[in-house]
Amino acid sequence: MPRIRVIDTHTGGEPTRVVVASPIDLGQGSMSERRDLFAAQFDDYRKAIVCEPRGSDVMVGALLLPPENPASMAGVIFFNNVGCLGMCGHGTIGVAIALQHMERVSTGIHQIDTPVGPVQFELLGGNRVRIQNVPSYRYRAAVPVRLPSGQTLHGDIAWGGNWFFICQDHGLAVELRALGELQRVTSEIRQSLQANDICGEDGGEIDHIELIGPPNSIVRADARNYVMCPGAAYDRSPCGTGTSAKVACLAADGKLAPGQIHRQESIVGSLFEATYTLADDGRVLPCITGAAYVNGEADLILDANDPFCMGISAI
Ligand code: PYC
Repeated sequence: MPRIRVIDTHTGGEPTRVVVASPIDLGQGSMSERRDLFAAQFDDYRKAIVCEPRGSDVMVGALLLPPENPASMAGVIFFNNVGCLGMCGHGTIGVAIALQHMERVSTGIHQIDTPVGPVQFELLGGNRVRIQNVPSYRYRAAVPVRLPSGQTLHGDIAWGGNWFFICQDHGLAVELRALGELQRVTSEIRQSLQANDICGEDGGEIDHIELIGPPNSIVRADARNYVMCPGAAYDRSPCGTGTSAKVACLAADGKLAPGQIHRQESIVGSLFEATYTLADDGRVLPCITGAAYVNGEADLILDANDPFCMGISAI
């Protein structure tokens, strides 16, 4: 029976299942070509790895591959319960800790290739990892969206490795006790963006919705977020690509200087620290620091007699 070797980690409560050995062969093309091949020909593997009964809607997969660039030590394709992600910040921190667990990396700066560009990570000790994400930027500010419920909200459209709609005037408590309302409003925002053809600069779908609120304690954090991911699950971590997009907006508003720390808290209370440097083209290069832990190592077994061998999925 085919087997898939995985290392499970979590970053601030958000799981990453790192695929370290599998029958998936995507050849030697660019990372975006390999991502497209994975989506076209291996979608049943995606479901087998991250969907129920082996995974859950919250699980993010990270398929380790040979690098595209000679300077990189690996390539990675991130995916979830509904498809592939461009980049994944909590996932990159999880991959770094899994690589350390496998003794494939030690201290120093390492580069990995993703479908949206190379990213770097540095092991800081004590399970902490700093990543430098792809160049990030705000595309449009204060875009109005009218929700099916009649309410009009505003948000910034920003790139942090995925497209985000970042909204602050939602009026909701960014607290676990308000999960139902947070889920409803973020789903309505997403529907409204789709219905009105509001996209990222490259026409890319805005598939991450981020609601910002005040932190529980200003001693610990600068802001708190709720991030709805493409498959409608919410990110338990502060979302690395979402924090990158938020940092790009703060920089564009003149509210965060290069090198200044922004502490982003998730809805479950986990924390990322973010800073940025400026790239030549005016975009920001976000650095995100967080901690991940290995919490499992397993062989997934693909038993052809199992009616749910390739996962349970509506799409
Ligand atoms: O940390 O970038 C992130 C992320 C994206 C989706 C879930 N987590």
